[in-house]
Amino acid sequence: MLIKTHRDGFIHPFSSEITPQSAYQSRRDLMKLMATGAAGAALAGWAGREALAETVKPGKLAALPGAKSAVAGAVVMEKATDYKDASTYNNYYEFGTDKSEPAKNAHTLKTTPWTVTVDGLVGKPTTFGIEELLKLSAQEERIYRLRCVEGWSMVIPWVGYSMSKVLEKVQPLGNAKYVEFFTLNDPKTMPGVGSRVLDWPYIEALRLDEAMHPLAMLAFGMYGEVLPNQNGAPVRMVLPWKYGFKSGKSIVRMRLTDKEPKTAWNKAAANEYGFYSNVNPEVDHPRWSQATERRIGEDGLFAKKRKTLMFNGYEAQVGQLYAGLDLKKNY
Ligand SMILES: Nc1nc2c(c(=O)[nH]1)N[C@H]1C(S)=C(S)[C@@H](COP(=O)(O)O)O[C@H]1N2
Ligand SMILES: [Mo]
Repeated sequence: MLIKTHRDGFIHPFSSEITPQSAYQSRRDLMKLMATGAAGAALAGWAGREALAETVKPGKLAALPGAKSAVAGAVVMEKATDYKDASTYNNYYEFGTDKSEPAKNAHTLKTTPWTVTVDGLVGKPTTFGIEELLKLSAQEERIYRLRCVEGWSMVIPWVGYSMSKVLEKVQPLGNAKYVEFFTLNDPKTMPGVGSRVLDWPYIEALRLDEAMHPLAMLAFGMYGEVLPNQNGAPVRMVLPWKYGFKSGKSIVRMRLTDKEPKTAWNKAAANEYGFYSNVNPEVDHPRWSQATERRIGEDGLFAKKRKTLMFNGYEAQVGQLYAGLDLKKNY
C-alpha cells in the first residue's frame, strides 16, 4: 500500500478534523485517485493527517477537536485502535474489575459540575472548574501508544494538552518534588469502590520533572470527542512512556509535595508495581514477562505479538529524565 509509512501500519486520520462521513468520502476519493495514478500530489496533503484507518468516531458525544500537536513524539504513526475497542475494553476498577464492566457501569459517573484542585507546595493554590481547565491551553490531538502492565496495548488519539500548563499556573515552590494525583472516590456512583481490591481513592504520582515533561498530558477527549466516562471523563492523565495504570482517570486533585507519595497499586503490591513504572521490556513483572505485548484489535489466531519498546517507544523524548537511575531497582 502506497501510504504505508511505518512497518506497523498506516497513518491514521486526525479524527478531529474530519467527520466519519468525510473520512469515508476521502478514503473513496483516494482509492479513485490511486486507480488513476494521480495519487502523488494528493498524498502530500494526506501525509500525517488522514489515511486508510477504519477508525471513525461514533459521533455520540460532544465534539472536542484538537489541533495537530507540535510536541516532539506526540504523534505515533501507527493505526489507531478502533474506537469501539478503546471504549469497551477498559480498566477502571471503580466500575468493576472486568474489562467490559466500565463501559456498562460508568454511565452513573456525574461529570458536571466538576472541579480540579491544585494545591500543596504551590504559590497559588487554585480550584479550576472543568470549563476553565478546558480553556486553559489550546486543545491538541496526540496519538499515543498505551501499554497496560497486563501485556496489551492500544494506540489512542487523545485530545488535551501538557499538564505542565496547569502546574505552571499555580507556581510550584522550590521544595516541590512530586505531584500526587487524586481521582474521584464516590461510593454513590462508583460500584467498585465498595470492594477492597484497592485502597480508594485511586492515587497516582509523578516526580515533578516527569509531570512537567511536555508529553505528560491531561486529556479531556479522544477520537475528536469528549472522553467517554469509562475512559476517565471529564479529565484524566496520559503518560505514554509508563504502564497504563499510572494514567489516573477522572482527576479531582493534584497536590505538590516534597515526599514521594504512596500510589494505589504500589500500596496493593509494592514488589509488582513500583513508583516509576516506566515501560521496560527488560524488567519483568514478577509473575510475567514484559518483553512483548498484544495490540488490541490484532488478536486473531495468527496475530504476532509485538516487541515492547523501551519507554514504550518514547526513549528519545523521556530517557534523559532517568539518566543515572538503576531502572531494575527503580521499576
Ligand atoms: N481511577 C482509575 N484510573 C485508572 C484505572 C483505574 O482502575 N482507576 N486503571 C488504569 C489502568 S490499569 C489502565 S491500563 C488505564 C486504562 O485506560 P483506558 O481504559 O482508557 O484504556 O487506566 C488507568 N487509570
Ligand atoms: Mo493497566
